[in-house]
Amino acid sequence: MKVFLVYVRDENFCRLLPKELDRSNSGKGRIKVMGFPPLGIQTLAPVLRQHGHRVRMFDTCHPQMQAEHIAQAVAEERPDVIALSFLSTTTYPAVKSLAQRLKLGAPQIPIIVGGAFATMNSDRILGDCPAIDCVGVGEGEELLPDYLSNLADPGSVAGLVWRNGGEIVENVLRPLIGDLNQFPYPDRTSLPIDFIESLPLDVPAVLSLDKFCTMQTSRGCPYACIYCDIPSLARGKWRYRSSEHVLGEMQQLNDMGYRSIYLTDDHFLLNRKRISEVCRGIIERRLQFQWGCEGRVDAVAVDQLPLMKKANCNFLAFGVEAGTQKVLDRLNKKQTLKQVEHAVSEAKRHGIARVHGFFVIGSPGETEEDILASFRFAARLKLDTFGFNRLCVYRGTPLWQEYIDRGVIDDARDWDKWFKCSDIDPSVLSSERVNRRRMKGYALLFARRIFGRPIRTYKLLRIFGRHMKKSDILKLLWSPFRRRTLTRKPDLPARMIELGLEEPERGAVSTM
Ligand code: B12
Ligand code: SF4
Repeated sequence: MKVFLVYVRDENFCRLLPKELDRSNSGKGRIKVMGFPPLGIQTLAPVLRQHGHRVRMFDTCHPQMQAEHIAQAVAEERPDVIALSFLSTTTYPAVKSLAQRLKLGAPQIPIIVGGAFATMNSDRILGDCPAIDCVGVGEGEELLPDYLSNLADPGSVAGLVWRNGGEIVENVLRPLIGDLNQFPYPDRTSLPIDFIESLPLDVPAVLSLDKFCTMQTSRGCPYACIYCDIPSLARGKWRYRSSEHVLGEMQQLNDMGYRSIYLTDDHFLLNRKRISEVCRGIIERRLQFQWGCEGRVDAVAVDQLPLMKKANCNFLAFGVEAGTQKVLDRLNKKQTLKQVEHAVSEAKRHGIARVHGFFVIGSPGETEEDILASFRFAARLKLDTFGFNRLCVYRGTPLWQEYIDRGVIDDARDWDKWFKCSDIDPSVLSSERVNRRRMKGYALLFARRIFGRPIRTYKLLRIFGRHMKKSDILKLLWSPFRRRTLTRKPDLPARMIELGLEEPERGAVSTM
């Protein structure tokens, strides 16, 4: 069968590399994009080929792979199935409009969608968008080939949610894949796109022009932070590929010339023995690339940092989240400030070049003083970079359920939205106050950085300076203090819209 695998992007998270920064030639017809590769379809394509199917991949970050081009290719090549892949709530409107357009041009060709958001919202999506015929819930490696073999009998495909006439049918859930070592390595060559290691910011923040790709060595996370939907997506389990299988892929990437790899694992640092095996393998095989990953600060594998450094790990991102134990506990983070300090200082002590801290502000019960405490904490830590985002809530997280229970969100009417907690929750400071505190916090943090650690700050700016224009670096440094002009108004729950409220009724709840 012929299958179109289409990755639909959130255009806020990718950009073409500006011409003046494009110093090497990618080759004819190839483009360079600052962003992450579409690992989901890259993973599924070779699996489908192994089952004898012909696959064509599209990624909407390519200027020649926009809706009109995909529609034209559908008209010319008449695939048997169109599979749309996307990650988050923020991309659903684009997926819906693409599906509608493709369905209009080719009503007979089934459209199936999959990915994190689709998994959490399968029945709702089918109720909402008639152009989408079915949703594949969870991992696609076994589900998609099964679906292609049973187009005439969708009822037999575990994990499929489909439409039988007017009725939405949810088949039995497909068990999680037991053996993640059985699949071929992702196809990173068929798309005519080279991805550039960069930060998803307002300006082209290029980190390196080395050949860059992502890789996934494990799936899931056993924790249950209230704002995260990984535990429900991965059903609370952490599964992993063997170190030999991972090293085989790393060897392949090394031989293909990749010199920068980002592990998109939800929690890479979970198993000390496996990390040690992978790192020793990288060292013994003399693999050339630098790599980075994300993990928790309380990971048992913090003692593997010296080995990770030796194996060319140059970037580590920790979910720090807050600088007060009160807020960490409210987020059910199950970590202490002491553990944060220990992990960050160990990472720096052992020479990891860039250690990043993810923080959230505007959490339930957080006061202005708590926000400043987070910035003060960040200033004390030896972090190289940090991000302070406002806490958001997505369907499938414990916080979403709490908001349903508290009457803030109406699941039936709000399922396809995402919210900044400060816009909807009366126990959270108003967005304006959160933003004001953030500006003040950044000023404090920057001042401490520049005057307290001038050499390290200079070295970091030099990393950016290698590939960024001076004006862009200045813009980047200035961006936290700029008043943001929002491209669109944030979503509000149906109940607030009905009552004509632009702010939650904070009256009785104090956050100071
Ligand atoms: C890497 C990553 C990013 C990268 C982008 C990657 C890219 N390609 O562009 C960056 C950092 C830019 C990013 C940004 C954001 N992300 Co993000 N991201 C991830 C992360 C950590 C890994 C994704 C990945 O590489 N997975 C590996 C591949 C192999 O898996 P996959 O794509 O899911 O594909 C598998 C299945 O889903 C399925 N499948 C996929 N497609 C299809 C299609 C069909 C038809 C079928 C049957 C099956 C199928 O089969 C594949 C193999 O099993 C996930 C967490 C996670 N575990 O999913 C969060 C995650 C997807 N991100 C999330 C969010 C919220 C965002 C942001 C909105 C954050 C923000 N506010 O700024 C943005 C929006 C990004 C966007 N829509 O483009 C949430 C989504 C929650 C939600 N309900 O929306 C997640 C789940 C994280 C979380 N903790 O909650 N993200
Ligand atoms: S935020 Fe990180 S630690 Fe918490 S549940 Fe999600 S993946 Fe696990």
